[in-house]
Amino acid sequence: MITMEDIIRDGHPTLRKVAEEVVQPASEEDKKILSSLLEYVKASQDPVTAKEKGLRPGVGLAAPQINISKRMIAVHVTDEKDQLHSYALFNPKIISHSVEKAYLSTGEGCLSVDESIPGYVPRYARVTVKATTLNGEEVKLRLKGLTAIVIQHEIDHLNGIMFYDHINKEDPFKPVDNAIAIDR
Ligand code: K1U
Ligand code: NI
Repeated sequence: MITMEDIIRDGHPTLRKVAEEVVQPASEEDKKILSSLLEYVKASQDPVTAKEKGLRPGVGLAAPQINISKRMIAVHVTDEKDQLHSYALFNPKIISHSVEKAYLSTGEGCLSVDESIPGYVPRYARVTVKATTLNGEEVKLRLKGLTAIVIQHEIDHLNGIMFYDHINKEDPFKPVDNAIAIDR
């Protein structure tokens, strides 16, 4: 099982690389890696397991964060309407997005960043993502709100982008034009 010791931290060169596409159908090894990303996120949200294994809670994880530069992500998040969105995806790609932006009013965190970096992280309010599941199924996901924010954070990891790259350096809490604030 993935633990915090497997998660690389800010400054590691892999976090700044563009990750490689995963050839489909995925190998058993790649499926195992993707399953383990989702396993981490689920386990990290269980207070007993998280304490026992020293896991920092997360709502998503991308393969580059465990030093594997391949396009795989996991998301496990409960949205504003209490709906669970649980995904393990190969080669996720944003195929369309809203003009409207959204940001978390509390800012974002990252399992690869040990300190808190304050500021608004502007993202698209709604995204449509195409990807392949663990079963080899091609899916098209229409996401909004918190789930859309989390999946954009994870896809950024596949492109070597960190959340703080999006924060306005001069004025981290500068109001974002045409954006909705999301409280969680
Ligand atoms: O990719 C990562 O580093 C995980 C990161 C994802 C993320 C956080 C905030 C906004 C978008 C994406 C985290 O999960 S940090 C921890 C966190 O935000 C959280 C953990 C448990 C419950 C609720 C939130
Ligand atoms: Ni992150």
